[in-house]
Parts: sequence; C-alpha cells; structure tokens
Amino acid sequence: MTVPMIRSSESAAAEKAGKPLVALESTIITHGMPYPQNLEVARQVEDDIRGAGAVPATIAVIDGTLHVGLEPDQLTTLAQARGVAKLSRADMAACLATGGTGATTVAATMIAARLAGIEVFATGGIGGVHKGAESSFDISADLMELAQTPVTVVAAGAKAILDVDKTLEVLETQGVPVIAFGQDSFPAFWSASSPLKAPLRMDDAAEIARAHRLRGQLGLPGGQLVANPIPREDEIAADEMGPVITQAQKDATRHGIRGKAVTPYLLQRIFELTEGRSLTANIALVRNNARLAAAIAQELGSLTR
Ligand code: PSU
Ligand code: MN
Repeated sequence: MTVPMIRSSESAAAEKAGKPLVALESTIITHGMPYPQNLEVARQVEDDIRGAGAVPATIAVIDGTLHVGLEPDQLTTLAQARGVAKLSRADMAACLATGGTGATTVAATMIAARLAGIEVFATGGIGGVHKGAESSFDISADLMELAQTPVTVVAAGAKAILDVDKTLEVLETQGVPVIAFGQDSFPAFWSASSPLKAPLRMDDAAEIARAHRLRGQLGLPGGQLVANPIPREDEIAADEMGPVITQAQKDATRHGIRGKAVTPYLLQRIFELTEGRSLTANIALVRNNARLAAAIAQELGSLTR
C-alpha cells in the first residue's frame, strides 16, 4: 500500500524540471483567515513565490488523497468549504484511510513536503506552547515535527497568543535551530522585534540553505525554523495587540474552547476585535515569508543533496 498522492500540474512539471518548490499549508486558508480574504491571500502568496523564481505547492487532503499543489478550482473550493478538518501529525493517516478532506497544519504540511521531496515551506505563524500550558498541557505538535522532519519552515516568529519564552525553550530542548533573519531579536509575528534574542541569526538565504543541507549531512533528523520579521511598515505595536490577545484568551476560557479548536478560535477572535487590522498585517508577513522561502529554495537547488 502506498500513500494516495497527486501533484498539481504545475508542481509535477516543476518536479520533473528540477525547479525549486515551496510548500504552503492549507489550515491558514480554512482556519486562519475568513473568506474571501483567505482565497485572495492564498492566490497572492502562490504568485509571490512564482514572482520570486520558485514554484508553489499548497498542500491539502481532498477525498482521501494527499494533494501536493492545488489546481485553481481546488483552491477555490477549499477556501469556501465549511467544516473542513484540521489535520496535524495525528490525523493525516486516518483522514487518508477514511476518504476524508482536511487542511494541513504546519506539522502535517512538513510531513507531506518531505514525502514530495520539498525542502522549504512558508507560512505565517507556527503553533507553539500556549499561555497557561503548565495547567492545560497545550503544546502544538508543530514543535516536535520541526525536531523530526527535515523541512525548513519560514514563519514570522510566534504569535503572542503563545507563551513565546516557553515555545523557544521547547524548541531548544528538541534541538531545533531557530534562526532570526537579518536581526538579533526573535520577531513577534505582528511586531518585527521582541525583547527576546533569537538563538541564531542569519542574513542571507544561501547561509540558511547551507545550514539546512549540513544538518542533514550531520545525520540530524529535523528541520529549521526561520523567523522572518514582518516588514516595518506593516507591523502593529505589541502594546496595541496585548489587550486584544488577553480578551481573546478570556473568551476562549469562558467558552471552554479546548484542543485543536484553541488556535483557530483565538485567530478568529483577534480578527474580530481588531476589526480586520490583524489580518492586514498577517497578509503582509505571509507574503514576505513566501519570498524568503523562494530564495532559500533556489539556494538549496544549487547545492547537491
Ligand atoms: N498560527 C497562526 N496562524 C495559523 C496557525 C497558527 O498565526 O494559521 C495554524 C497553523 O496551521 C499551525 C496550527 O500549524 O494553527 C497550529 O495549531 P495547534 O496550535 O492546534 O497545533
Ligand atoms: Mn494545541
């Protein structure tokens, strides 16, 4: 038995021609942003990757088949669909086995990317250690995936819905390289910098590509987290987001939100509470990450495997 997997025509052609590919997740489309902005952003981000000289492959499971790259009509259908499952590491095989449809998180997208031979993946924010994790035990499977699966993930740091200190501690424990791009500070998603220093810093895509390759050659299993700061002109100050996040968290607790519903709930509440401003910043940073991921993918393409 093999994994039922289909490549989009674009990603199949790129794979054949040896062109650099960049994976994209689909949970950001189904659970991270409202329609129709989610569809506009998904298309825009794919175009950004093409414009930067690489080929996008948005990952999702549709009717029990793993799709590596979505055709335009599939992307449209997914962006409009309601009640789509959110697939992390634990859910992938079950969804495929039962003929289900689901959107992939960072963890699941990494698994699919590895299977498809894609080494770089762009997203907005990763999952991490939630505030209050000492009692809830809510730690995203994304962190353990970064320790196991050899894919370089470009994100804008971690959202302040998470306990960023604890998130960095878990990444350190798991042996995941956390690389701030072009600055010393660990970026804080909506804000370009934070009071926390990133464990590592690199200033160009070629260094990141070499580190990715050498990690593999050292026999180390996992990937890398590249923390790319939001462009300064698009950032929202941390003191402006603080009260919004506190409110969203209170609402989540009051409504008894648990498990995999927590992150989508918080993202939706923050969108409502900022009247869409959080989304504008979110779009800018995802696009910025897509361009950096494309540059890293090209550099990786010029190194031997
Ligand atoms: N953080 C964001 N936007 C997102 C997510 C996280 O700023 O869309 C999504 C990603 O798909 C991530 C997932 O992998 O949420 C993490 O979910 P959980 O915390 O349940 O592991
Ligand atoms: Mn969780």
